Amino acid sequence: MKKLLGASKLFCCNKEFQIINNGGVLFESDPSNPKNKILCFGDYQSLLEQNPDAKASFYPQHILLPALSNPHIHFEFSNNKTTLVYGDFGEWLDSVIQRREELFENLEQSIQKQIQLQLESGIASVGAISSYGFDIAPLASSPLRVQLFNEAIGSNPALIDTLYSNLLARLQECQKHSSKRFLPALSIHSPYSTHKILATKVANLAKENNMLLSVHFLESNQELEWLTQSKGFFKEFFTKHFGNPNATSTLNPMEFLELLEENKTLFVHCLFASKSELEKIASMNAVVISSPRSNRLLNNRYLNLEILKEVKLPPIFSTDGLSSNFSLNLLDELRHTLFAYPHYTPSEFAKELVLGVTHYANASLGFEGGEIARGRDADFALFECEGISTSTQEALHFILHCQKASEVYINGIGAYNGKTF
Ligand code: MCF
Ligand code: FE
Repeated sequence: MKKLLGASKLFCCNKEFQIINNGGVLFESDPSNPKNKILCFGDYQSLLEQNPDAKASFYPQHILLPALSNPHIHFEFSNNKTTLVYGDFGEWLDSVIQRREELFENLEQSIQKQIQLQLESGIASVGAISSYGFDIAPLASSPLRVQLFNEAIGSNPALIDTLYSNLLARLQECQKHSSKRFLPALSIHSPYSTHKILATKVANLAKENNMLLSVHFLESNQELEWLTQSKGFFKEFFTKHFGNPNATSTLNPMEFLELLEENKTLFVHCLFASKSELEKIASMNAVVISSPRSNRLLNNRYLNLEILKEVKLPPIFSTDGLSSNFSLNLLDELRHTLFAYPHYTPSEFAKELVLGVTHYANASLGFEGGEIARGRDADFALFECEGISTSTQEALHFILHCQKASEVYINGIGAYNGKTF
């Protein structure tokens, strides 16, 4: 079956940020086809006349755009509200070590709530960091497209074999659910928390299986100091929590990047990365993901987007988890980000923000949506926005006013309808 959707404003989310007034998209909508695609797009009325057999709906005073992608999120921390300490990365990490067990009670329902919130905010695909495997089943049975990043972590060389076996067990569990929509992937938590030998094994495993890799990288000043000088907060951290006063860093920042040279990697945070490290990331065809509210809450700063621009890396945005945020609504994240960079012109910056959760975020997850173009995945979100038909600052008005999607389509099929909630 073919469907035609139209709205007052169609955001194509190509690099030029083309917008079509009274635009429409014609797409396949066959429930038995795992790859329903966009067939064509353009003026709604013309498409309607050319395709009288398509099931058509037009949404006045709405924005139609490719569904959003949230490429870095920790569903397993969905129970945190007031348990973890914000304001200083070291204090936050101490609180995670001391209190994380408390966060896993009745987790399933909190994960389901956050999955619903993703759909409600117009998201079709997520990059979920899975530290324990608690999120595998709920995500596999959700309508979302998922890259499930099974996380490896551990700096004690004596435990590497055990930790690696545990990772393989979670990966196997994940592979049982593997489909076009649910893709098992890997994560090295970070270079400060993961021993070089374990990190190397995981990087090789990802390469062999052609899987994406996600890593937290240079998130804090404490991490930078540890990786470059093996001193500071982490010296005490490894003594205090792991009884190891002789720990040293096993990788400096550049060595960590070199280890991942042949991987397809999402580098998350990079708050303390230098220009040469970002240049290296760009040269590896890798991407940088920023979670601005998480960065504000744990490290009191935002990523310098100017340096990112200089090395030609497009900004990509995500919410991170409720471990370091107060809401996993990606539109809320964009609203806050708009205000976090007051030196950028609002209407122009808004376009970059939208591309950072559609075009570039989707590509970072290796899915084929994120843009309205022939042959792309039929993943769309529709948002009501009163007065949008006469707006000349559409991206800005979208970010300022749109809270909840009225419809979300994933793989050409309705996955969320605002009226039912
Ligand atoms: O992204 C934030 C902050 N940076 C690092 N890790 C996490 C974040 N939210 C949750 N985490 C998890 C991480 O995946 O917390 C643990 C890891 O399992 C921290 S290290 C014990
Ligand atoms: Fe994170």
